[in-house]
Amino acid sequence: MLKDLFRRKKQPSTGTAATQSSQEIESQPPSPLKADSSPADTSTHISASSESPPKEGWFKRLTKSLSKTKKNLVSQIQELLRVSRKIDEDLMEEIEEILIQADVGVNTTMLLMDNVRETVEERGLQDSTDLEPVIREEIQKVLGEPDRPLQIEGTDAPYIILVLGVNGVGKTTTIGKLCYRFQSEGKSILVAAADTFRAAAADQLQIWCERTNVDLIRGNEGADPASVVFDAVQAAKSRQVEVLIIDTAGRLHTKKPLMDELAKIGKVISREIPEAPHEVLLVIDGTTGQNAIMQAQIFNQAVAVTGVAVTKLDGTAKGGIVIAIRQEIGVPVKLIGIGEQLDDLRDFVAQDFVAALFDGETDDSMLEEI
Ligand SMILES: Nc1nc2c(ncn2[C@@H]2O[C@H](COP(=O)(O)OP(=O)(O)OP(=O)(O)O)[C@@H](O)[C@H]2O)c(=O)[nH]1
Ligand SMILES: [Mg+2]
Repeated sequence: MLKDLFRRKKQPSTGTAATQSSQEIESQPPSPLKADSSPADTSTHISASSESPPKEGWFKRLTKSLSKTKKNLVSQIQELLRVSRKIDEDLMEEIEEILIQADVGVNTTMLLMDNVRETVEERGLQDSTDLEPVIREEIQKVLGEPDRPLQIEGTDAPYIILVLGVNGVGKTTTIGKLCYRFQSEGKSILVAAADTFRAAAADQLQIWCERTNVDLIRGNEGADPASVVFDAVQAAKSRQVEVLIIDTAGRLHTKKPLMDELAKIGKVISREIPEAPHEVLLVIDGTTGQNAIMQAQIFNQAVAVTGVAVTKLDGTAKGGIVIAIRQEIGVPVKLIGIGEQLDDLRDFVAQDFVAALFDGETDDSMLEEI
């Protein structure tokens, strides 16, 4: 009966992705990752890296993606501090205003600025032109480093990643990018479509799985998502895959039954593998700013979130949210998405993020492109 819920994609004659050796996966030509131009694809707007023009370095791309946030946040602070003036409360309040309107959030801004005030006093700083490195240091401290970066080594297989987030934040796209990443690391992967609410959700996921040549477990439309997850965990165990990634419905976080459903999924997983899910990844749309904090708090009540992926940082001026997340939700940002290509997802490295904001060059042509 449960078997009826399995609707695996047709396997290539070379065998399943789940059972391929790492060499086979590594030696695959990039062609399966190519964006094909079938009409069904338009929903994901992906262009594979193999089709893209030669890539700029990651840091340059990060800088470019953060241009609007830099302009809205750091450039304004730099402008304010550039002309020499006395460091006083008026100046501190002006900085606070910039931080708050750039979506750093009130609580995080207050904490950050209290630390800045302390450092100013300790170092006996007097002039505004000395303040920028202090603000930079304090932002860096608030961001910290991930407690437990997304590393699957050292866990008994399968390593389970449960992906949550409201509609349209980029869950499915992030899963596609994760498949690409794990596959290029030679890992065996299985994906589960626990969004049974609408058939199109599983179809979109299937497109990504076909591109990355990864198996998908899906249920019929309207099936109990927890039962799809149960089947997927069983399949992951019996096939001995290293990573199982579970996509969930873009549920409205205000609807309690949907949150209950999510909690049930969490329970089903940990009943099968007590230490799982190893990662509960909340996907946040970087363009939504402070709203994302409220969403995160509600999701956290259903299943304890362990990491955040902030997507769409390219083209938003609200990237200040990244600074607030750890402080406001108590969970580190682990991944950032800066575009729609397969390799536009990276581990979040606080130092790079801060360097891109403070050191990165901004020119207006970059801003127009975004
Ligand atoms: N520019 C940009 N677009 C992104 C990024 N991540 C996702 N998107 C786009 O955001 C849109 C929604 O992405 P999905 O992955 O379908 O979002 P979802 O959370 O799965 O949506 P639902 O399943 O409807 O809840 C798509 O058009 C993606 O191409 C990113 O990092 N940058
Ligand atoms: Mg989706």
